[in-house]
Amino acid sequence: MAKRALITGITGQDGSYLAEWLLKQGYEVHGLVRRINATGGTHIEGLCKDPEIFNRRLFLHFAELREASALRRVLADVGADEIYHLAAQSHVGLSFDMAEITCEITAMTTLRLLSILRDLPVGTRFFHASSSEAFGRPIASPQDETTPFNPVNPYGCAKAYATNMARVYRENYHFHISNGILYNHESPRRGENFVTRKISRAAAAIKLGLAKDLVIGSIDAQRDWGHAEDFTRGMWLALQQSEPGDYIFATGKLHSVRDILEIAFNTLGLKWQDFVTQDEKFMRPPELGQLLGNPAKAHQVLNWHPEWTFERMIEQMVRSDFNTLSAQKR
Ligand code: G4F
Repeated sequence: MAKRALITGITGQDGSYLAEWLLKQGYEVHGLVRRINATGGTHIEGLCKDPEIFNRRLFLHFAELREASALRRVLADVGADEIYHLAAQSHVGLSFDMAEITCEITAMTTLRLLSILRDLPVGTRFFHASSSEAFGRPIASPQDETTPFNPVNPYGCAKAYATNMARVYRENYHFHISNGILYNHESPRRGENFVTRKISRAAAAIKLGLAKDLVIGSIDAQRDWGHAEDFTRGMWLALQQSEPGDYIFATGKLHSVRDILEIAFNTLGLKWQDFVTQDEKFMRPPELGQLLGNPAKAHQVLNWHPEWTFERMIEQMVRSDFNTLSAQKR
């Protein structure tokens, strides 16, 4: 019988790649969606339009993440072998303006799901998508699974809470719960307010004459950027192990916003210096310490190795935005 997986956040970047990956592995996939969220225009629209897949191998369930009774009902009905909890309010900048909602969705929903796990059949496996933002101003660099958390924004606090709660439930109830501590991961499906996509889209728009310039925050900011397709494969690998655990998913390489600008504008034969300016409103508080991951454990235990390079990923994003905007222009 096909394995059954349930994904929270299935319409997002990671959820959609994960759904595609699991379907390829022969799973029956279930996704939680909010009633107000129609699937049109989301990253699973294609899957939902495919009569061979939708309601045959992919099923959607409506549940509000803040409503424990609805979550409990769906989880009990689905009877998943594996639960992938990806849903979150994931924008760091916005988390300052939406601190309560961020904690409610990102921290408390994780706790709600973990509590429900106590009443599900023994053996249900659970993956929690944690974040490098839990390390905040890291006390060591690179960070590994043993580095203490030191969050510096509401989103990072919420992720630190959820990650620790997942550990508490794993240790106390001996559940198969794994945290993936995910560094930045991007793709053409990334939201437009994250810096990689903001740049890829702007470069394409400028090339097509649809925009004149790009205003961003710090061009010296650095991150460890990987590809979402690689990371979702890692999530699945984490749940295929006989023992649960925590894993850093990262490339182990730092790049700057300037590097993204260079590659993105070069891809289209442009010089970024001719179009890009900086504005305080996109600046974050000074980032002390480097968010750089050490993925050695994922390499060794999971045999997980990223297939995408940073350069190829940024080029892919630019070409995708260029194609989409060209089609819209015609
Ligand atoms: O693309 P970002 O907004 O991503 P950020 O804040 O690192 O968070 C992402 O990755 C985390 C780690 O995995 C996740 F937990 C989180 O959910 C999210 O997916 O910003 C990246 C860097 C920052 O240093 C930011 O200050 O780019 C810098 N930046 C410079 N100019 C900008 C801009 N970021 C944005 N969003 N917009 C700018 O104009």
